[in-house]
Amino acid sequence: MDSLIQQAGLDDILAKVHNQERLSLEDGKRLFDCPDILVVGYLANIVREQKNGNQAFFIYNQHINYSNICTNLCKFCAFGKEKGDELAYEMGIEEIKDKVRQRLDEPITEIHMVGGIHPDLPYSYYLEALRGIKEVRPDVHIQAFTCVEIQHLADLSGQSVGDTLEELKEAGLGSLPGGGAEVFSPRIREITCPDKLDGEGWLRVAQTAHRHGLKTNATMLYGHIETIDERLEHLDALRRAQDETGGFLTYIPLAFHPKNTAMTEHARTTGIEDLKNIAVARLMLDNFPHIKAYWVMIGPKLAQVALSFGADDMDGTVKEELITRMAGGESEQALGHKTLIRLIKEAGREPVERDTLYEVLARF
Ligand code: V47
Repeated sequence: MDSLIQQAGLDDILAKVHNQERLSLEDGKRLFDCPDILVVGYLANIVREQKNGNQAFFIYNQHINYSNICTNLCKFCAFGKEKGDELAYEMGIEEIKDKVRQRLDEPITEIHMVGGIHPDLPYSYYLEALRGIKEVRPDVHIQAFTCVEIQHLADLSGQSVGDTLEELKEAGLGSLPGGGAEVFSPRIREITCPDKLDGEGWLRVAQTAHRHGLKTNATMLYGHIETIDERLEHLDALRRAQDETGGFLTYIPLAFHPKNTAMTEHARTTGIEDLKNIAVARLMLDNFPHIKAYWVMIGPKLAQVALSFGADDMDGTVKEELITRMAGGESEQALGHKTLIRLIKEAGREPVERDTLYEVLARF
């Protein structure tokens, strides 16, 4: 491999990786430009093993998308619908509680709950949703509301983001998922999601959450109109934010699914592109403990391969995730515990069931 790395002209990056030195944006560009995915993957795998050894994490989780009604209507999204649209829906608090009740016999440790930016659900709805889930399943960790939703809730409540987070925490919020980050570039946001909280706003909410003791995740939606430079600027902004507040747990690159969106002219991402986004992220985000290969978006088979290209986490059992499905995602709706363990074992990794905060629950 060393000679392949030399041939690719990346031996200085290999040295930096061994010495755990920070890579520059220029290094990142060379990695994205490198045509040999095995070289990039090999480098990413060194960092992956420095940070997480042979472990590959998964979680027993349940997704609840409480409503798809959204005022942002981002061009890349097939999930969000205008109020009154025939596909629009919103769950009542009892319906959310029923969803949780229906799966009480499964050893779920996390509920992942996100939705659109709803025009008229009151602030109390969100507090009641959290309290309702906790009533039915008191021990579950609720990872809910993207930074975009949190800003919306703060606006609704008339309080600061910090005070709103404190109130949500009190009602049962455990951490924030990584959605809504898209690509921070103002150029891309102007074209694809002009009405959404901007990149600076997203980072500000995430860092406020960290300062209030809440861990958060981060994502980037790639594979549409973004340039390599814009991807790297996004990663750099996350890396700088993490240097300051340190509360990011996991980075999840999200592969764009064009079906049913206002951007159907784009082709689906390829396997190489998916692996490269995982690998380069692992190399650039030296201060992020984990990189997730979200099987719902890239398929379980490629997520399995990604465990050798920088990823150390496969997400979890999921079930009923609508954001990818509405945009043409073809992965199965849920993966069983046994399937996840088999995928990880066959990748030569040690399956580790974790909770949301990466406490180890079981090794297989
Ligand atoms: O914010 C929307 C993205 C996100 C599409 O934190 C799309 O562990 C692809 O953030 N094609 C929601 N992506 C999902 C998300 C997530 C998923 C799993 C785990 C975690 C975590 C976070 O999905 C949205 C948006 O960025 N998205 N439309 C689409 N057509």
